[in-house]
Formats: sequence, C-alpha cells, structure tokens
Amino acid sequence: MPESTTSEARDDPTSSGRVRVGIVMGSDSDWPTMQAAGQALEEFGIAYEADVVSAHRMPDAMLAWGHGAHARGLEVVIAGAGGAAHLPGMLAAVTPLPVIGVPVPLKHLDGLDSLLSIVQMPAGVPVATVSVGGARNAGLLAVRILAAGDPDLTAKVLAFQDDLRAAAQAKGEVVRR
Ligand code: RP5
Repeated sequence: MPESTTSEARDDPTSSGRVRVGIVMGSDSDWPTMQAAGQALEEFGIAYEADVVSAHRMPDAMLAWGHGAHARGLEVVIAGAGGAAHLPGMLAAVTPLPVIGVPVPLKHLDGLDSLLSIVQMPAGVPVATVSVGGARNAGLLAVRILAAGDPDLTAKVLAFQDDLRAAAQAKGEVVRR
C-alpha cells in the first residue's frame, strides 16, 4: 500500500480537498484490489482517505474508526476484506454512513468466501456489496451516492455514462465493419 494513501487524504489537485470517502481494508495485501476504488474517486475529483483497520487483528481500532467516521465528516465508507470478511458488516453496525463492501479474492475459494461473508447481512444492517474484486464499481457507486445531493457531480456522472455508451458503440462498429 503506497505510503501516501495511508491514514491521510490523497493530494489530488482536482478534488475539493474535503475528504468525503473512507476506504478501509483488512490488510495492506488488499490494496492491489482496493486501489481501483481510489482511482475511480480521483476521476471525479473526490478526496478520500485509505486505511488498514482489520476487524480481527485490531478490533478496537476498527470499532473506533467506525464510530468516528461520520463525526469526522466522511459521507461514504468503502470497506474491502478477504476470506472471513467481517469488516464491512462490522463497520455498518456502528456507523450511520452508507457502507459499500468489496469482496477481495484470496488464493482459496476464488473470493466466494469473501462474497458470502459480506453479502449475507441481517435485516437492519445494510452493506451494498459489489462483485468479487469490484473495487472500481465501489468507487463509482460512492460517486453516485454523493451525486444525489450535488448537481455538479451528477453532471459528471452523466458525462461518464455518455462516454461509456460511446465507447461501447464504437466497439460495436468495429465488429460490424
Ligand atoms: C483479511 O485477511 C484481509 O482483508 C485480507 O484479505 C486477508 C489476508 O490478510 P493478510 O494475511 O495478507 O494480511 O482479513
């Protein structure tokens, strides 16, 4: 995990500077998967912080992070973990913020264990689970959540969707040629 992304906001010149999203993961070994969430946020100029807060190896620190997230001004949490992936659910239990869970695939079970650990939450404690390894979509979902109250950000999301559509259509034209 790059030093610059640990425990501090990324220095992104396109962002407003206010850290709005917290990306947390169970281990620094999750960062190669989770960094795609940060990249998506950067594309929309959203400042974020990234931390390791293991649910099992540092439970007190994990709960303190979750309890403090809203008060510190965060608006969305993206939490990734692999195996017995309890981090997203435990954070959702202690914060009022929306939590997006990213199942990180490990070498055994292809991430199915991570997926089931994150997605099967009890009623009343929601975690919005993306696909196994789907950290980019987690970042994009965080952007959409923030865009709900932000017309400028909504315009960026619409432009992004236009670009996606144009790219898909261009590929279709290559196939039909
Ligand atoms: C989980 O254990 C972490 O989220 C990570 O995916 C997995 C393995 O962690 P390391 O042993 O690589 O630190 O809690």
